[in-house]
Amino acid sequence: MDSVRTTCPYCGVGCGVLAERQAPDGEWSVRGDPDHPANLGRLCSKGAALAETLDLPQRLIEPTLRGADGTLETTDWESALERVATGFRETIAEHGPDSVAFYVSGQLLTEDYYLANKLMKGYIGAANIDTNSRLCMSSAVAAYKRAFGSDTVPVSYRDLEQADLVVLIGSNTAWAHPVVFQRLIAAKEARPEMRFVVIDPRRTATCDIADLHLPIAPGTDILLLNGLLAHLADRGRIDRSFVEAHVEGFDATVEAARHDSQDIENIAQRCGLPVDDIQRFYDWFTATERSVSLWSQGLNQSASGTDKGNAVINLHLATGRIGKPGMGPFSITGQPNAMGGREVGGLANQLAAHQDFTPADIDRVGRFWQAPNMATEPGLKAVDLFEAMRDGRIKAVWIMATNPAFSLPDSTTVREALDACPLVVLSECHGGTDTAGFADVLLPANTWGERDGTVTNSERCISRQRAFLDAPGQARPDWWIVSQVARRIDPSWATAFDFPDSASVFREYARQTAFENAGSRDLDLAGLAELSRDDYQALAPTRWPVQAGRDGERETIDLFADGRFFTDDRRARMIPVDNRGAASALTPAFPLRLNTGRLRDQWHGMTRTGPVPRLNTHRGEPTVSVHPFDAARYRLRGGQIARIGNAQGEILARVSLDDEQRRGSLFVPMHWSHLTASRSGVNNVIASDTDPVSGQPEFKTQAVWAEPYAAHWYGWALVCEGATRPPALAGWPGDYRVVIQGAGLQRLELAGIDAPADWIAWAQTELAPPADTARQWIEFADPKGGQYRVACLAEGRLQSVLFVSRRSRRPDIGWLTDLFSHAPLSDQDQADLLAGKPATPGEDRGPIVCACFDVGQNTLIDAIDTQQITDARQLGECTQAGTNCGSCIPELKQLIARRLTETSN
Ligand SMILES: Nc1nc2c(c(=O)[nH]1)N[C@H]1C(S)=C(S)[C@@H](COP(=O)(O)OP(=O)(O)OC[C@H]3O[C@@H](n4cnc5c(=O)[nH]c(N)nc54)[C@H](O)[C@@H]3O)O[C@H]1N2
Ligand SMILES: Nc1nc2c(c(=O)[nH]1)N[C@H]1C(S)=C(S)[C@@H](COP(=O)(O)OP(=O)(O)OC[C@H]3O[C@@H](n4cnc5c(=O)[nH]c(N)nc54)[C@H](O)[C@@H]3O)O[C@H]1N2
Ligand code: SF4
Ligand SMILES: [Mo]
Repeated sequence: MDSVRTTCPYCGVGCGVLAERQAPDGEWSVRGDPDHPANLGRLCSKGAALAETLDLPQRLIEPTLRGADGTLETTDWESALERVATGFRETIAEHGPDSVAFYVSGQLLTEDYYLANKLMKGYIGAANIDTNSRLCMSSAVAAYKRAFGSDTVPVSYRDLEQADLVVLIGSNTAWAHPVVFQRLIAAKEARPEMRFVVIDPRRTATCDIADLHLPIAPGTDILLLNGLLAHLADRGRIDRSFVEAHVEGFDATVEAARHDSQDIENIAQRCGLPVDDIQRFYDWFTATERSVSLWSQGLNQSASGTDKGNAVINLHLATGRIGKPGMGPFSITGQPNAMGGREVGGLANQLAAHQDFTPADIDRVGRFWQAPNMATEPGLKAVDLFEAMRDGRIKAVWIMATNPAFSLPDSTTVREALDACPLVVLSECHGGTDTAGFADVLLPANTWGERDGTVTNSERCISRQRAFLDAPGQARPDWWIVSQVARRIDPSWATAFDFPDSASVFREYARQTAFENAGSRDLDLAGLAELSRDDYQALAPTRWPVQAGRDGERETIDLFADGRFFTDDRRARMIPVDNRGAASALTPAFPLRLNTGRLRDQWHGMTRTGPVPRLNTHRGEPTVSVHPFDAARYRLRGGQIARIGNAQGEILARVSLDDEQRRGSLFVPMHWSHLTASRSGVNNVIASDTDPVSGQPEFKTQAVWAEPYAAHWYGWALVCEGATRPPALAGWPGDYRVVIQGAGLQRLELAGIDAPADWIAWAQTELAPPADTARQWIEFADPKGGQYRVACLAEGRLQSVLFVSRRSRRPDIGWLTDLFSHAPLSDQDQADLLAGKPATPGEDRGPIVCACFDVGQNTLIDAIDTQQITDARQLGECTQAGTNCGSCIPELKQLIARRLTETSN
C-alpha cells in the first residue's frame, strides 16, 4: 500500500492528511493524519472530499499565449517563459522597476512565495509584490506589529483547549475552521465548565458552542471591547506589575477607551445588545484568567480592522494574559499558507523573514541575497496596486494562485485595471477563472497532490505538502516557474535562482531567518537551516521558532513567556483606539448592511470544491439571507430572486428567509464567480474602502438596497454530462443563471424577464444530443400559463430536462435526478415528466445537511420525531449523519433544538 503524509490545501487549520492507495494503479483515498498535531486524525467535509478533487475540470495543463486577436494558443515552456521575461525586462528598462508588479497568494507554498519575493524585492528592485492576504489578515498583521513590534501569533490550538473562556469575535469557526471547532467541542465535553462567547451579528453554526451569543450591530466591536477595557480598569483587574514591567501606553489607551464607550447602557444601545448580556460577558472576561480571544474576518475585513485587532490585544496586555498556557489574542489565519506568506515577506510593506523597510533591515536582506537591486521602500498594497494598473503606472503584472477579478472589492474597477494593463501573466491550475479571461500569458502550475513544499498554519506550525501524483501535461511547480523567469530576465541572476528542488529553496529561506538574528527577531528557523534533502522529505510538523540547540537537537521556545517583545525597548504597546463604525453610511437609498463570507463546504471561487457533487449538496446556490422582518419590508419572498445593489453595481441572489440574521443586515456568500453564476459575484457591490494602516478592504458592512427581481419566468434544467453538449452558462436564457455540479449531471437554476420566443424550439436546438444519436422529445407547452416542460431521451434514457414556470416553486429535483438512472424510462416515468411531478411522490429528503452520507433535512426531522432523539450522537446512530467528518454536527444540534421547541409548543 502507498501512503503519503501531506497537508490539506484549504484552511489555515493546516490539517495533516494521509493519501493512500491499495495498489500502484489504484484510486487514492484520503483520511486525517492521526499523528499531525493540528488535527490528530480529524478532517472536515472539505478535507474528507479531497480524493474527489484529484481530477479537476478545466485544468490548465499547457503554457498558453493570447494572440493579438484575443485567441488563446498553447505553446511550449521556452516560448512562454521568454515572453514573460521579455515583457518584464522591457517594461523595467523603459519605465523603471516600479512599473511592474506581482500579485500572489496565501495558497502558494512557502518556497514559491520566497522566490517570488526575492525576485521582486532583491532583483527587480521594487516592492510591488502584494498578496491576497491583504484581503485576509493584513489588519491582524498590522495590529500585532503595532503591539509587539513583530507579527507574532502568540497562541496555539492547545492554548484554546486549555482556556477557561474562549471569546470568538467575527469568526464562524464551525464552518471556516471546522477542525479547530471540533477540538473546541471536545475540550468542552472534557471540561464542561469551559465557557464560550460568540460575537457575530448573525447567529451562525459557531453559536452552537456559545454560552453567550452577542449579535452585535455590524462594525461596532471596538465600542464593546473598549467598554470591557474600561470595565477591567474599574474592577481593578489590571495586571499592574505586568503592565509596569512590560507595557507602554496603558494610561492613554484606557483613557481613550473610557472616552469612547461611556457606560454600559450607552454601549448596549450603540451595539444593539441587551445590557445584561454585555454585563455577563464583561464579568466572565474579568473573572477568567485563562482567556483566549480568537478573531477573524468579522474584525479584519474592516476599514478600521487594525484598530479592532489592537482593541483585542489591548485587553490581553492590560491583564497580562499573554505568553502563558491557555491565554492570548489569537488571529486565526484563513488560507493554508497565509502564515508562510507573512514569514517570507509577501506583503508589499515588509521584507523577508519578518524584517521591515528600515535602513538596517534593507541592508541585511540585501547582503543576504547579494541583491543587485534591493528595494528601499514599501510597494503598493493590493487595492492601490490595481488602481495603479488602471491608471497606467503598472504596465506588467504577474498574478499567482489567486483570482482578483473575483475576490478583490469593486470588481468593475478591477476588471478595468486588468484590461488596461499591457501585460497580464497568470500562474493557475484552472484555465477558466474570471482573471484568466484577462491574461495574456497563462502558466500551468502544479496543484495539491502534485506540489511539494511547506506551509505554515495558524499556530505557526510548519508542515510539508508532499506530492503523490504526477503533474498532468506541462504543469510545473510555482517556484520553478519563478526561478526560470528570473534567470531569463537577467542571465546574471541565474545563480541566485538556481535551485535543484524545493528543499534547497527552503534551506535558503531558513538560513535567512537566522541571518544576524541573535534573538532580535521572533521568526528564527536556525534549527532547520541545514536540513538535508532526506531530512526535508521526512520533516515532521514543527512549530517556530526552531533554534539550533546543542548536539544538533532542535529547540523550540515559548514566545513572550518572559514578557519581552520585539520593539526597540522590548516593551509591548497598548494602542488607543476608538470606534469608527462601518465605512459606508446607511442612507434611505442604501438602507441595508451587506455582510459577506463563507459557506461550510465551498472554498472561495470554487475551482476545487465546485466540481465535487457532494460538496454542492449543502448549499448549491447564491442565496441572500434575509430576516423575515426585512423581507416583508422590502417585498422579498423566500425562493424568489432579489436584486442587491449600490453605486458599485448590482447582483442577483435567491432569497432565503432566515431569522438568524440580524434585522437590517443581509448575508451573501462570497463563492459565486463567473464560473458558476451569471450575476452573483458579490464583489460587484463591495466598495474598496480600506483600512488606513493595513490597506485591508472592508467586506462585511457594505450599505446596499435590495428589491425583488421581477422575474417573468423561472427555469430548472438537468443535463446529463457527456451525452449532450450543454451550452455554456452564457448560452442559457435568463439574467439569473447558476450551474451546480451533481453526480454525472449539471443542474441549472434560471430566472429571467426576457424569454426565448419558443422554449420548446430553443431546447430542441440547444439541448440536442449529437446528431447521430436517436433522440426522442417529451414536450408539454402551456404558453398561456407560462409552463413548459421538455425532456430529451436517447435510447430510452433521459439526457436532459428543462422545466419553465411563472412560479418560483422548484420541481422535485430529487425525483428528476433519479429518473436519469432509469433505463429505459417507463411509460409512467414519461407520463410523470409530462405532468411535471411524480404520480406517487417519493420520499423528499429535503436539503442535504450531512454531505458525507447525503442525509437530508426531512430525513433528519423524521428521525428526530419518530425516535424521540435529543442529541446529535443518537441522530448519528440512526441516520449516520455527522458520523464521518462531523462538520454538520452544529446544524444537527440546531435542528434537534428547533424540533424540540416546535413540538413542545
Ligand atoms: N468553508 C470554508 N472555510 C474557509 C474558507 C472558505 O472559503 N470556505 N476560507 C478560508 C479563509 S481564506 C479565511 S480568511 C477564513 C475566514 O474565516 P471567518 O472569518 O470565520 O469567515 P467569514 O465567513 O468570512 O466571516 C466570519 C464572520 O464575521 C461575521 N461578521 C461580519 N461583520 C461583523 C462585525 O461587524 N463584527 C463581528 N464581530 N463579526 C462580524 C460574519 O457574520 C461571519 O460569520 O476562512 C477560511 N476557511
Ligand atoms: N466579498 C468578499 N470578498 C472576499 C472575502 C470575503 O469574505 N468577502 N474574503 C477575502 C479573502 S479572506 C480571501 S483569502 C480571498 C480569496 O480569494 P482568491 O485568492 O481569489 O480565491 P481562490 O478561489 O482560492 O483563488 C485561488 C486560485 O489559485 C488557484 N490555485 C490553487 N492552487 C494553486 C497552485 O498551487 N498554484 C497556482 N499558481 N494556482 C493555484 C486556484 O485554481 C484558484 O483559482 O477572497 C477575498 N475576497
Ligand atoms: S479544517 Fe478542513 S479545510 Fe481546514 S485544514 Fe482541516 S480538513 Fe482542511
Ligand atoms: Mo482569507
